[in-house]
Amino acid sequence: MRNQSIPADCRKTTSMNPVITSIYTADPSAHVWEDGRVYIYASHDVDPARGCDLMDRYHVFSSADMVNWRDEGEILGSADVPWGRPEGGFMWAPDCAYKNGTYYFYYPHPSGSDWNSTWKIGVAASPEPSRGFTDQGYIPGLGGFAMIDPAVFVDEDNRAYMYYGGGGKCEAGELDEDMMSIKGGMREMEGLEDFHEAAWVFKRNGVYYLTYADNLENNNRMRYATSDQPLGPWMYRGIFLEPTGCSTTHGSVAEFKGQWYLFYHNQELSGEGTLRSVCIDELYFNEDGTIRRVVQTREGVKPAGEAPLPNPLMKSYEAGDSTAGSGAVIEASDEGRSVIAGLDGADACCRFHNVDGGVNGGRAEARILYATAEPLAKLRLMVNGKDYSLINAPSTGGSTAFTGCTGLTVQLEPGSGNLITWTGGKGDVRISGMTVSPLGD
Ligand code: FUB
Repeated sequence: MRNQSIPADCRKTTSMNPVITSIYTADPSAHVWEDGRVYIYASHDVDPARGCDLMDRYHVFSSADMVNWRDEGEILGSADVPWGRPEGGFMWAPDCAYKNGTYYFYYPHPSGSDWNSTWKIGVAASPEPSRGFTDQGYIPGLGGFAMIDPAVFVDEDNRAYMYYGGGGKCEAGELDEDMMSIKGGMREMEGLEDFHEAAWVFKRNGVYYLTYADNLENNNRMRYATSDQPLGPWMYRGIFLEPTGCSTTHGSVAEFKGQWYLFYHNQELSGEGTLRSVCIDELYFNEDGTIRRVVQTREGVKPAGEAPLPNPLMKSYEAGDSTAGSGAVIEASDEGRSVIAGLDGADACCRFHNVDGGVNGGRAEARILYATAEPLAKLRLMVNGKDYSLINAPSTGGSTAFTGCTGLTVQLEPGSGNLITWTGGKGDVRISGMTVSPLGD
């Protein structure tokens, strides 16, 4: 291990869209919590694509400036759900709510093999927004055929409301103080036009907004309605997001540092409808409170406030610190530093042994610095034998342009015996180094 000699910080000056490219993410639910950061609770499309049934785990992402996003790691997988479908998968669009010191994570998941008729709304709880979630069971009485996509809105008076639905029906009701049961039952929301799924509620200037995906075939748009009551009746207001090019559309709206944003997904990175990526664009209101059509951009959004400081706990590992195998080699780059090359073979890999997990171990961002001329190269990330799935390495414009930065938050063991392996086989990618930044757990 050497001192910092590679530009490992990976900071961006504009978010770009998609904003999260390391893994495929969809169905973003965004919240600004008391620590001043904005969090995205997303579902995770698992690569290679085989439909939405493989979606088996959730990652959370957070940011202090809306541009630089930190993967907070996996918070829940289908294997952690004792009441869930035996075959796993189907961890679809989630949301998170905060009430009385606890974060409640809500997600749709089937309880049986006959997945579309056995949906339930599961709950996991934690004192922290991005880790430590434990299963709390599911909300009694909710679920059934096509009833998915929970969204929870906590009003200024601290009363909380659950919205969900699919297949043309949107229901809502007030959550009880325990955030695990519905007070007085659910009712169907009146006044929505062409509701499909993906309900989301926010409030602005005393007006409640319910946004949702419509039924336009293979190209859902986002529509919305408003009300002066959290449970309606609603007045339909129109379309505010045109098709994104993806067969599903799912979004959330949040205000951060005085600017409103729309969080949504598209398939720009993969070209495949079941390998989606989260995007962010600015959202504006007219004088009368109606929402202007959101302009989908490639550049994304500008920083809100100061860029975050580099993680002082970050450690850098150079290519020469690894061992390369199965066709991969360590060679000198044009600039005279070592790079790992030949990572395009089926089992070609590089192994970083002795990675320091600190005294306590825990979560750490593992990122590689890379160059590739491929439009979308991929590497498989393994940590101490655990498979973290394929990690995307989008093109840097050339095999000597080491401007790429990609990775994921992983769990490390205490001490310096951790093994991080990057395996190739999906396009030529060259690595100049790796950084590991403990999140201080
Ligand atoms: O991601 C799986 C499902 O696709 C979500 O639950 C729906 O909203 C749609 O985006």
